[in-house]
Amino acid sequence: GPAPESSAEALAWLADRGGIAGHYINGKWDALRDDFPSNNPATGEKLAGVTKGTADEVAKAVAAARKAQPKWAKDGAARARVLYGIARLMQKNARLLAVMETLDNGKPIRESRDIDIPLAIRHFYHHAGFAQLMDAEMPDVEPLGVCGQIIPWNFPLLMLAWKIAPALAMGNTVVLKPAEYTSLSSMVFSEICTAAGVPPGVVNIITGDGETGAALVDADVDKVAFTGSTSVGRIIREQTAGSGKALSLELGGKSPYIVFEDADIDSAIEGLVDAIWFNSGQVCCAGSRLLVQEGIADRFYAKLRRRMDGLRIGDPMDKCIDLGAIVDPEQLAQIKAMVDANTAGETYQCAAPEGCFYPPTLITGLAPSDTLMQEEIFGPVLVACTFRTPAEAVEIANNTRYGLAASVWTENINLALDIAPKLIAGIVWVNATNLMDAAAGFGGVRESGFGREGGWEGLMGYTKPKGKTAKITAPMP
Ligand code: TXE
Repeated sequence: GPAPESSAEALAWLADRGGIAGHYINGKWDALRDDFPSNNPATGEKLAGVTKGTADEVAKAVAAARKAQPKWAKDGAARARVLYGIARLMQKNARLLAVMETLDNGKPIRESRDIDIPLAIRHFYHHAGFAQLMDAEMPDVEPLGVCGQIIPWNFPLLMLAWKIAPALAMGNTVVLKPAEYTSLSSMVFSEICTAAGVPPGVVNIITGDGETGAALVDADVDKVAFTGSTSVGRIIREQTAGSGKALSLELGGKSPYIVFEDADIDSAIEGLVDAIWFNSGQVCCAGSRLLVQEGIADRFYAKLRRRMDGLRIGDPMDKCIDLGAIVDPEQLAQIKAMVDANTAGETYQCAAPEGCFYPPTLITGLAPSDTLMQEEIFGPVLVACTFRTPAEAVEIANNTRYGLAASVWTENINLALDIAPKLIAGIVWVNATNLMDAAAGFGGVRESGFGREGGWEGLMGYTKPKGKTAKITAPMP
């Protein structure tokens, strides 16, 4: 059942700090103003006020990062010690972080406790190792300098970790802007940085909205790393064009989930629960487009509907809940509008509580070109069509402007190995979905963006080739 005592702990933590989330610049809280609220979407209650960062405040944070960078880049072992310290303190404060994330974002406590927070911690441990290897083992690369990082609201702390850990490991300093809906876990993270001995200026957090983000893109940074919507990604690409700033974009998706008739149906159904109802489908790599082979379609849909009936939706602080709240009424309205505008196919919808909740939804019988098969909904809505042959499955799967992930379900290994490389996507899972790890590169192609986070590629994305000169001292023969 619900655990009210743990939300009380997080609320007390916020109250102790004046109930305001604001900038962390040069190792200190800076400019704390109640410019806009951060609400608990499950209840509508205000959790804290948030400071909207101005261009001057962004410039101040970037200047602090610039000043701190040369010294931070000098000693990989010292960086490793600090990164391990961050990881250990995150672990120590895991409960507070998980509850804060769930209150602020609306995701089930089971997810923040078992997935978001542990993966974020793992990211720091993983990259701490590389920090100490850099000096001796990576003689050909050096840091980029100061990185401006902008993250979305669907995995606030995990996206923060994906951005900050590799950047710091490779000797960069950062200015990070969390999304306006979800600034609170980054506030806890700021305090962890101070306690872990992060030197002032190495990590700076600027809270705010899109205008604050645009100011960060324009600021004197050497790299912009962005995760968010494809439309904002396009603006940032234009804004940085010709600037010489490095850029990575991790954007939207409409990832296909392909089920062949010889698939293990029960596993494929459980995989779908993870693919589209994890975090209520507010996942960039969500398996949001189901492609089922014609011969099993009716049986598969029937089984899927029965499974949907068993999903529990409600209070995110309840440990037995499968789907929590949608992050914000604005996002909820967007999901509703998209589904309500659709007239094609057959819609099956479970019940949802009043408030900022959207029920698990399945829309079958769509054509590959239908709007809902093409547009990212970013909610718990699965859209489906059928296919006859493997070749047709590939054609439909690739009929998209996106290319983030894809998932293939079959018991035939030859079929899987034939199909997987034909799918145009940054990540292809076979008989699995949503698998990610700090050691594996994650990212997309086409309008899902470019650049990888995690793995060797992600690490190298925070470096540049080292310029080398040597003075010839031997006498000429
Ligand atoms: O994203 P935005 P929103 C998709 C999803 C969702 C839609 C809108 O379809 O419904 O985007 O979500 C900052 N310059 N995804 O509006 O606006 C903003 O403050 C610089 C997919 O929340 O892209 C926030 O920190 N920064 C996605 C971040 O960008 C700007 C995750 C993301 O916000 C800016 C989230 C600007 N001009 C949404 N405008 C994924 N791929 O995971 C906004 N921001």
